[in-house]
Amino acid sequence: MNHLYSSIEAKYFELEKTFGAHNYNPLPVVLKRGLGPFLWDLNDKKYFDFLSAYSSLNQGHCHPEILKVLFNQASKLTLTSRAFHNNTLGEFEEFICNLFEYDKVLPMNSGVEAAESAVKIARKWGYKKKGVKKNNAKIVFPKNNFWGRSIAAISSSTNPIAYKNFGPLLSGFEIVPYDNLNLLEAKLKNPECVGFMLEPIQGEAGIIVPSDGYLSNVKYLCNKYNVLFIADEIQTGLGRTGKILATDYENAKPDILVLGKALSGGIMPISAVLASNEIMLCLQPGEHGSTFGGNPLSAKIAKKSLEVIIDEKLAENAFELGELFRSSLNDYISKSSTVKLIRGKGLLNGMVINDNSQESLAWEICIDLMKNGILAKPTNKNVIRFAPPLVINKTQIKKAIAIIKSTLVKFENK
Ligand code: IF1
Repeated sequence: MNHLYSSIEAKYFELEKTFGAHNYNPLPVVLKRGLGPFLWDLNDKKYFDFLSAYSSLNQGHCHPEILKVLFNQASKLTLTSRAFHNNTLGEFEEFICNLFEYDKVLPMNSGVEAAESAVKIARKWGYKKKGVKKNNAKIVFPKNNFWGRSIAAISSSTNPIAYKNFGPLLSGFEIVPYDNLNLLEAKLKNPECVGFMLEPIQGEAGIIVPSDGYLSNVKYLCNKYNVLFIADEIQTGLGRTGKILATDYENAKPDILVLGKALSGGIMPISAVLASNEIMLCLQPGEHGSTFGGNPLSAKIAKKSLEVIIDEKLAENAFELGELFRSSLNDYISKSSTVKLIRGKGLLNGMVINDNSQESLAWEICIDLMKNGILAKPTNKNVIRFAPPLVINKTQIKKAIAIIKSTLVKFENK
């Protein structure tokens, strides 16, 4: 690396480069501690975390209540497998089903596992309940969807970087444009169509917010053609967008709800699929499972992570501070030549950089933000994602806004 880094940092860069797979391109910072909305690097330099591990840390780093539950449960029982019952899983299942008003929950670990589980469940429902002919079920996804890196997830991807050279891919997946109801309806009419899986705001695609009314119309059309509306709220859910679920903005309760990321409070991978009895009971013993899914430790942590979001009114805070964040930056952007616009809901925001300049401008801005004390990352080349932990307060976010503005000044007319 260069003179900016001490030899101890260089050591960590070098170790990861030498021994780790090269599947990421991280910002050159080595973190050692986190608390609430803040992170610290090896030199004790303090940063605002404006990524929140891709929205997994809505409750902030090292939330004291979640840590208490972690330490307490970890000293008693962590893993039993689902071959036996344990004394924490049922209470979590009851809590999450009541909270989101579903009959049943399927606990998994990573987001991609939960989303893939939803796909499996929708297919089985299609064969058992809708009467689709063997192996003919179709699931529809919008263009630029992102739900992980497994072979199933990349089989629905429209991004060549995600799927190229990883074939053969799965069949039975179909693509429609995002935020287009006419072309969606044409697909849903197909009697072999069993599900439409949707991110209520597209994350990886660059924080794409659909038109008002899109979600409720999707729900209406899915209902009309007896197709399951599957909402991937892994990133948008749990307060991030200013409501507990992004689908709460409209009359759009999903038939299958997929949660991940912040369900864990940032502690360990925890995900879940929620659905009615009619749908979930299509799964029979032996047909699906996971060694770690629903383990006693994750059950306790997930329940507490949800309680923190509700008790601390994190969705309300995200709503209020999100409005403040966008309106403050819009004042700046109206006079900016570098930034095109900012879009998002709650504290899930994307700042679009004018890309008629070099492709790496968003990256360069993120490097300067880092120097100035904010950690954020570009997504989709020219969009910078701003997604701080939802425990950030008004004073803190105002300070971060000031840093973002003063960082951008250097890039004007560049
Ligand atoms: C990476 C983005 C975020 C997701 C949605 C399922 C999953 C994800 C809507 C899978 C995962 C991640 C994974 C991470 C980057 C990231 C991401 F930049 F791609 F768009 F969060 F915003 N559904 N999203 O966003 O969840 O299996 O990873 O737990 O580097 O791949 P997972």
